[in-house]
Amino acid sequence: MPLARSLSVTSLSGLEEWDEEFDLEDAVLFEIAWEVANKVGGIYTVIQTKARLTSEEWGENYFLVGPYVESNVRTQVELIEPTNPVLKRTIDKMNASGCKVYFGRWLIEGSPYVILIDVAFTAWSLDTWKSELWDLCDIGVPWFDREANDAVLFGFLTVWLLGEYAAQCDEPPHIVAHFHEWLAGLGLVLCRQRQLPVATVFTTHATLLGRYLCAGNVDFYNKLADIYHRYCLERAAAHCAHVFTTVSQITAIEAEHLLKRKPDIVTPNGLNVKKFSAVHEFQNLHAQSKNRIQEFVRGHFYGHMDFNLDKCLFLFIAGRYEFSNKGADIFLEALARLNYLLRVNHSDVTVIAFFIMPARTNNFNVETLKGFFLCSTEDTAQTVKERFGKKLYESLLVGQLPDVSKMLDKEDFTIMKRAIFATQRQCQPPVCTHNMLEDSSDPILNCVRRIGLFNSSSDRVKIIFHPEFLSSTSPLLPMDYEEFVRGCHLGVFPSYYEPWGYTPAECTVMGIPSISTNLSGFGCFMEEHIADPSAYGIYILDRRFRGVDESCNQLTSFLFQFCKQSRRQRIIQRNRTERLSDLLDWRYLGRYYISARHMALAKAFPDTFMYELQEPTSASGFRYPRPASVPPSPALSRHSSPHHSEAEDNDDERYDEDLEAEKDRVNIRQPYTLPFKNKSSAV
Ligand code: G6P
Ligand code: 1S3
Repeated sequence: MPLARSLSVTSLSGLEEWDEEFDLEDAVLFEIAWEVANKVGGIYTVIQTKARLTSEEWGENYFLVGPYVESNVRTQVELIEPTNPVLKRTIDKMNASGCKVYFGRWLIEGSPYVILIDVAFTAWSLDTWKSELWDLCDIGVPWFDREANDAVLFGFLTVWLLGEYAAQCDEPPHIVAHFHEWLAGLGLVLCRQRQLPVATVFTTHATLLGRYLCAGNVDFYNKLADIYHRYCLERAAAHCAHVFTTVSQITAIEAEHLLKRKPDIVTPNGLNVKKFSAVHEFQNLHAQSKNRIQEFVRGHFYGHMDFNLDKCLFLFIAGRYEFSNKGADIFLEALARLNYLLRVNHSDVTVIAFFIMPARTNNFNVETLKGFFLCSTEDTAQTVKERFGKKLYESLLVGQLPDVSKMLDKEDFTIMKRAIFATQRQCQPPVCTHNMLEDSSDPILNCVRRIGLFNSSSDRVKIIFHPEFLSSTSPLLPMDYEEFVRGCHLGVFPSYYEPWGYTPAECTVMGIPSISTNLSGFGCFMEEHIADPSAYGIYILDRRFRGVDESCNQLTSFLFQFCKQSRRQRIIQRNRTERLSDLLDWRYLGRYYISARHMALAKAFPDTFMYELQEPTSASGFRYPRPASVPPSPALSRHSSPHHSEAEDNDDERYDEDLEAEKDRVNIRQPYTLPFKNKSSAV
């Protein structure tokens, strides 16, 4: 009988955490999700960013399994022959039996192997498999639910793949199969029902019921027919898994009540953090990207540039267009209140709030395009400057000082007058950059109409709704999302339903402060790991224990306080925000996925692997201290965000506090103990 091998995460310095006795060579990991090489939403980001780390850990024994979508394959995947002989036999056998299974490398960091299954090619089996599902589990999937039909096909095909792989192995294999979300969950249920030698993990990134119940004005009753069977698939996967995980504490509570299983472990979402050799490089990038946004704003507000761009703060919300789930509703309401506060306090700050949420449109509108073309005022100034320079040069060439009264001639004045007339505008700068297809029922536009924020010159808060995701090839705002975020001052994500929320995490690793909520996974995680989050530019709105109006007031107060910061304070705060990025790096957060897989192996193969859960201790959770410069008692300071007088405001970001803090940059990889103990000595 083989010696029991202990599975634990002991060394936390990197990812060589497998205990020495644990040999990965004969274990294989399949990670299965509908969003493998197929971008639909946030799960794609999880899998794509985590791939490098998981590939480093599992090497040639790591396979991602997803659906075959031709357009995605053309741009993201290089199809190759499988190098692993067992897998090759498996795929050949399936293809010989009427399936279409492809193998390749996903062209992302880590270049992981992908197995892509064409579910439509096997659609002829749908009815047989549905009735098998009914006989096995009493789950009936109606014919009209296309997504659920895909889930059935994908589930039966993945279990076919895993079963065939196990059958093709000479020795009993140790397979770990990690399934994400209900769309992939049926494969897990069938693995257990067929008693395959597979250690299973199921991760839910949101619960179906949670999402529907929180969505507010979604047509709940007419959606009921779509919900129940999907919920059954989700719940079955959660209960059948050896290990059940979810992405945050808040979704863990939801899962416990709605799926009736408490997650065994929370697996928070990480990112691949880019490190720059120069510590303050991200500050320079902020300034560069901000210039590009300013250029756009100049064009958009042409004829109404009656505010100082240098005193302009750029706020933004971005994501899927779920008006109330993502908190766009209370953001707009808070902006109206902020507008009032800035006006009555005679603030010289102007806030421009961007809404980047895709909706159905008919492309850019004429007013916006005019602004884009008329930013040629700068070109006019440039032309006149060049003509001026030429005349100056010619006069110096003949050894004379120029006659100033002749330096600008009639033609110069004509060019300039034409430019001035061109920028005259009778209407206000538009709120929306595009022609909306559902203009009269669009929730953002209707809310703007109600609160009256129409970009008039008396408004201190202006709104720009860009109902399309950003792209560097857009003629209007040619920036990709990352560049845009870097150029903004604050990301605002007051979500009501947000199992994790990548948007504020992305802001953090770029050193941009953000507002999230205690109903989002990210907000809860930061609250747990940071002693004074707002000092680090992580503002967490209370949407759990306060009413909507109170939350809205709190959001207004965060925004107003932010507007009162000087440039220097913002720079210091950005430095602090960026210092948190290690906490969100997969190099740190990947350990929870490792634990989940270890736990599953120990449950599925108890004779071979063991894993012992230790009681959590106070040392088990890491916590960032308050920044050194923040006074320990509130009596000593009103602000936990950096506080300096305006007189000290200047452009240099290399301040003593930051240099000091850099020295103390917390090494989160050292003093951390996972609540799992290495039991190898007991074996
Ligand atoms: C970065 C740059 C500074 C610039 C500052 C603007 O820190 O390195 O040169 O002055 O950004 O900050 P602000 O918050 O006003 O955009
Ligand atoms: C889900 O995607 P969503 O935007 O529908 O999964 C994401 C990845 O775990 C998560 O960040 C997000 O909160 C969930 O909602």
